[in-house]
Amino acid sequence: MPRRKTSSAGARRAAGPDIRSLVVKGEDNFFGLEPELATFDRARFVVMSAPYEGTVSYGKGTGAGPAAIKRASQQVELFDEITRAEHIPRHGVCTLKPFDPKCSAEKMTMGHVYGAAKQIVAAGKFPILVGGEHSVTPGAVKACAEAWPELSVLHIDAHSDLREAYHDDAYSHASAAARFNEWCPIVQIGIRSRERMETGKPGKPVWCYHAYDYRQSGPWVDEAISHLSRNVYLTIDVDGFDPSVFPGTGTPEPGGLSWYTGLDIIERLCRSRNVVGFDIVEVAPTKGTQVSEFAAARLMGRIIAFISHWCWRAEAI
Ligand SMILES: [Mn+2]
Repeated sequence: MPRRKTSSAGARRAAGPDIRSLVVKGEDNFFGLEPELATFDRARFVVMSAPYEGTVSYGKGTGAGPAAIKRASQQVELFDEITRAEHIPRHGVCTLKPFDPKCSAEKMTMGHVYGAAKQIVAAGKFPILVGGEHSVTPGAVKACAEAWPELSVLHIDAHSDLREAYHDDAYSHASAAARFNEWCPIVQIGIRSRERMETGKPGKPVWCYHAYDYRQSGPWVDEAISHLSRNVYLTIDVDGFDPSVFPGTGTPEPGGLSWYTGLDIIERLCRSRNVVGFDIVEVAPTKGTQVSEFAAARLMGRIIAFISHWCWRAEAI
């Protein structure tokens, strides 16, 4: 397995409070685990909640996403029938208190998220980030890029998010991919809304697989994954999936990935690459239905299972 670069000095320099002061005690945690399975020392996965929606341009409500996903996750069965194991209690999942959303997008991602992710990675644990809008992602990618050599990003989204700035904000949700493209090459899947074709920053190419051209699972998935380096950060804007899967999202676009095409892509990623962090963003809970937050909680559980089963297979646990 590839090893992390040692980074304890970087972790000490990172902004923000000691991560142990942010840990949720008791059972109101992701997946409703018994508290002893959710301590920072015991857990291999650590979930950050960034209920931020300061730069949204259309539908509101993603600020309520993390709490709704956490609540839904407490109803998710912990046995994963694809990998045939209960990875969540086996490895443990630690829940952090939500970051305070009353700040700029830059402060949220490069302050709160980066500071916590840096400490999670330095402790040898796996960072999971739940949004909020997509502007929360860059800080988590940066923390991983500083710890893992040759990191690339698999970006599932309806929108390319590659504007240099939007409404004069370089940390807008519409600029999320432009920010992490500063550190990483990107493979984009599901895209069906963009300003123009972008090829990426120098030495950091962007490969885009539009939803229209790739409507079903097939050889294109392996081709897309072949562009990714050994270590990968996975960022999922739920609008990359079809609105029939995630109807509750800020800027829905028709014609996205089906549930099983999306899962197949993520399974193939985990079978062939070392996934070192992931996020699920842009869930906007809708009054009267729990479809979107439950789908997000289920997706989080599946990805935890895939990472545990395939990415960590070679490791002694
Ligand atoms: Mn999007």
